[in-house]
Order: sequence, then C-alpha cells, then structure tokens
Amino acid sequence: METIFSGIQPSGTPTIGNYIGAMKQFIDLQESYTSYFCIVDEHAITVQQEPLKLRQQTKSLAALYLAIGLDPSKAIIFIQSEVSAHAEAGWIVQCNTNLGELERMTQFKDKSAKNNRAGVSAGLLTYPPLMVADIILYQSNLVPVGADQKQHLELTRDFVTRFNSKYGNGNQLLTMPEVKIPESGGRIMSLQDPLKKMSKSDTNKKGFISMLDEPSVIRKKIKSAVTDSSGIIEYDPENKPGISNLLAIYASFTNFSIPELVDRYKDSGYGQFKEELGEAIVSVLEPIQLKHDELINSNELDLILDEGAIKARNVADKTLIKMRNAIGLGRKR
Ligand code: AQP
Repeated sequence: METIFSGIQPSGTPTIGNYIGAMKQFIDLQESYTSYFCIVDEHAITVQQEPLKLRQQTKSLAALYLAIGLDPSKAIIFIQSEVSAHAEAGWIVQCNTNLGELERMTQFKDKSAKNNRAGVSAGLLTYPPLMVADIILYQSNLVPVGADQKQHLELTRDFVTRFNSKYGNGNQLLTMPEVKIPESGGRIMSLQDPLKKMSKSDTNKKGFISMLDEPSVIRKKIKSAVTDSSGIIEYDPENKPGISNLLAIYASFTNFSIPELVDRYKDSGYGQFKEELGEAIVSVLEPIQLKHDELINSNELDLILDEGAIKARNVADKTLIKMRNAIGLGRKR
C-alpha cells in the first residue's frame, strides 16, 4: 500500500479553506493509503504563539481530524512535536538546502513582509525544510495539500533527488512524493478580499469561516462576503473573484458542480444564493462541531494521540537512522 502524509498547523482553528483544500481530501484517501495525518505544531511556532492557546488549538485540531471522519483504526493521527525525528531530520534537510532556495519561497516572502525584519523568526525561513522532513520520514508517495503548498512540494522533490543522488550509492534512500491538489477549491479566497487567500490567522475575522464558527456567525459572514454589483451568478475568477470564490465553496460543501450551481441560480440574486450557501455550510459543519465538542476533553482523544505518536515514531526513526548513516553522522547502526 502506498503512503500519504499531510499536516495542518494549529495556528488557529482551521478555516473552511483548510477543510476544502486539505482535510476533506483525507477522508477518502485513508481508505486506500497508509495514512499519516499530523498536527504540525512545530510549524505553528514559526510565528509567535501564546503557549496555552497553542496547546488548546493542538487538541482542538486533533478532535477536528476525528470529527470530520478520520478513523484511527485506518489512519495514524499524531502531534509533530511528539515525534522528535521531525526536528532532527529537519536539521539534516536544512544543511542540504541552499539559502537561495528558501528565500525564494513565496510563503516566506508573504509572511515576512507582514512583519518588520526584527520580528521575523529564523524558523519562518527554515520551515520548508521541516516540512520536507515531515514528508520524507514516512517515505510518502502522495501529499494532499492546498495550492499554496505546491512550491514546498517542489522543494521536497528537489531535495529527494539531491539526497538520493549524493548519498544513495545508486539506492533510492528516500521516496519521491507527488503532490495532490483538489481540482476545485485548491485556493479558497478571503470573503472580504477575494484576491487574497483565506487564512486562519487573518486579523480580519470576517475574511474567513472557521470550522468552529457558530451557525449564526457562518450565515452572517457569508451574507457580508464581498461580491460585485452585477448581481449575475457566473464563474469567472478573473473578473468576478468574489462570486466565483463563493461558487467554489458551495460546490465543495455539496454534490453540485460549479456549472450546475450556475444553472440553478441563473434566475436568482446574490441574496438567495448566499442564504442557501450559508445553510449548506452549516449543515456540514454543525455535526462536525458537535463531535468535536464531545471529543475535545476526552480520554479517548489522548489515547489516540499517544498511539499515533508511537506508530509514527517507529517509522520515522527508521528513516532517520537511514539518513544519519548515509551522511556519516554518529556511529553506524
Ligand atoms: N485558502 C485555502 N484554500 C485551500 N487550501 C488551503 N490551505 C490553507 N489555506 C487554504 C491548505 O490547508 C492545509 C493546512 O495549511 P497550514 O495550516 O499548514 O498552513 P497555511 O497553508 O499557511 O494555512 P493558513 O490557514 O493560511 O494558516 P496561517 O494563517 O497560520 O498561515 C495546507 O494543505 C494548505 O495548502
């Protein structure tokens, strides 16, 4: 069976962008892959986090993984910082990655541009190598992510090529991963600025719907989503980014395709469209929220995470030993 790996940062509650771009894909994939779903808390600390809040968000994200339908008897669910191989392999990757490659990463450029230079951690620059480590430690074949992670996956593939050819002596030490981005919904945009990606750490909370927003808040945020003055529902991301974004969200939360939705609402205005979209989102998220609330403080959740960490360590440590041996660290084991 092939392997998949993916992770979400507990840098806030996941948005419907994280859900559509990444989490929703996990549910079907766990049936046909050996699956590792990680809560990447070490990535979250590349920007300042409040310790208690970070810990609470980490547990909440784990509960959400289960609430959307991930099954611990099929998938391995764990917290990154509880598997120390990630940080160690991340260092090896850093030392085999050029500074220029990291400075070119658009996420680094975007996030560092938001802060003054003194406020930017070195970790923000070196976080892609940690992501490379996350993926290679499980010899992953496939990485389901949103479109914003494509560049980091290219970095991973370049690293695997370089590492195997430099240290492999003709052997494929590390598996070459493929990226999997959803055809529609790979980049959900802010509800307030449809030219900007929806992000859980956006300071304008009206720009995103969090997976734990109350139904009344969800309805209100959709109602106040920025569209345009034409009143015509059509899919044209370039000229009508607001309504096109809402169509992509609608299609992802229902079984309708975008053309079917355009046809369905051809004689309606934005008001009715938005009202029914709000209901569609609520009907998916409400049961997830109830399940999340049952799990968040349960012993069951801790046991699942304990077991996930043990299983993940077993696999990750093997790859790490392979890497150490290949590059000459320590004594040969
Ligand atoms: N707007 C989005 N549309 C589709 N997919 C998205 N993803 C993120 N935003 C969107 C995908 O969600 C997964 C987890 O992302 P992450 O938490 O690791 O980090 P991120 O990409 O930086 O997400 P955010 O929400 O923007 O977090 P912050 O605000 O903390 O930086 C990834 O697969 C990502 O592609």
